[in-house]
Amino acid sequence: MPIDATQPYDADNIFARILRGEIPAKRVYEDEHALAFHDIAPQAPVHVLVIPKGAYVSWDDFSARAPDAEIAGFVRAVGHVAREHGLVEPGYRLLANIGGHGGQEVPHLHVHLFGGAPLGPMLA
Ligand code: DGP
Repeated sequence: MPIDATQPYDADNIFARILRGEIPAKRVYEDEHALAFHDIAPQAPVHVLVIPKGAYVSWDDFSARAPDAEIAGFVRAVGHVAREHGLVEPGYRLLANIGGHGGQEVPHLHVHLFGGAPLGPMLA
């Protein structure tokens, strides 16, 4: 069920629990500002989710409230994960679903990183 991107942050959402180590995830990268792990239902040969460590519901919440250092750290982490997976050439796709029309289901900001094969036209 898609979320309302303006809702208050739910500290018990599934990605908050992954961040706290309460439930397992196949982690591929972690630093001060970000955590990256494999999506549980991959839609491409490489399908990694990159999340900020801070408590942000959506891209909207993050871009409005996060300190510049957290934004920079998160953006750099996404690029780092793509490079570490050898995706820069031949290329990859980033996607962030925001709120109801965006189809966002987990209320903690995440960027999907897809790669490892030609991805075709934009996802519907
Ligand atoms: P979105 O529609 O952008 O909110 O996508 C949420 C993604 O999160 C979806 O591709 C499946 C993934 N996901 C949901 N629950 C879990 C989980 O417990 N572990 C992992 N690794 N991924 C999850």
